[in-house]
Amino acid sequence: MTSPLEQLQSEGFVVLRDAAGTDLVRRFREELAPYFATAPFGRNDFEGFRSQRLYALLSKARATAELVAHPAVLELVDAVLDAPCLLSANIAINVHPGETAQSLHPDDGYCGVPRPRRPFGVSAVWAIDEFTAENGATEVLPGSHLFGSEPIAATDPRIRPVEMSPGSVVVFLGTTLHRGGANRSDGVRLGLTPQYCQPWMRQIENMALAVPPVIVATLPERVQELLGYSILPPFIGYVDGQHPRRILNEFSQAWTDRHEPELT
Ligand SMILES: O=C(O)CCC(=O)C(=O)O
Repeated sequence: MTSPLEQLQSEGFVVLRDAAGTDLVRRFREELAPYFATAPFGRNDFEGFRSQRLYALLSKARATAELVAHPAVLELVDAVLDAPCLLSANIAINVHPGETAQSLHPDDGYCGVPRPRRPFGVSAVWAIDEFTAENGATEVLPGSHLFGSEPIAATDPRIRPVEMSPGSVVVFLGTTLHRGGANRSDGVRLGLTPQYCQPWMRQIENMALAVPPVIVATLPERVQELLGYSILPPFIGYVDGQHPRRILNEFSQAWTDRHEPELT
């Protein structure tokens, strides 16, 4: 039988079914609901004029950390990327009825290095709602991680929807062509896409500002590392010549000392 890693490497993507339990999926949805209640639609065709996108999620919903650092997903990410890899982007996407399909794209295309090449990222899309061909399930082009930069028609018959139940996740290489599908249903489609990158690359979202140190200090160590509180040997990522975790601990202690009197 083919392992998930073998499938990821040969097809460019793999689906891990029911990787998250219903409780985690429910908590994630409930924590983000107040933000979605007022979130605007996207500002361009890529964000989607009929889609809502939420960023800086680790500052908004605690449950995000559990999905971002899900062991089965990280096992695949760690097998592909150098250590310690980074969380490049992390977006909740609520695709509304009437949304059109995104343009087909690879998530690590911004590196500017010509294809074919090894992936500089690994992405996941978690189904929070049921993902169907009608409601805008993520669509992938199997095998496209090996393609050069030849143009691909939006109607290419090899493109296929990844239908998944809530709590399932599709993991794909940064080089794999994919897109959010068109929503032809009458309901919304909520997904979460954490995107991981090589530790020597710039993250898409500026995580140092997206997640304030007082929140980072409360997150699991692996999530802190993913945000950039780590060292790529020999010394990439230092702060004032020290490991960023040391600075983080000092910062959070200073914050507690300053605010404890107000909180007690
Ligand atoms: O929403 C999806 O299914 C995929 C979104 C995506 O690929 C992206 O925004 O980069």
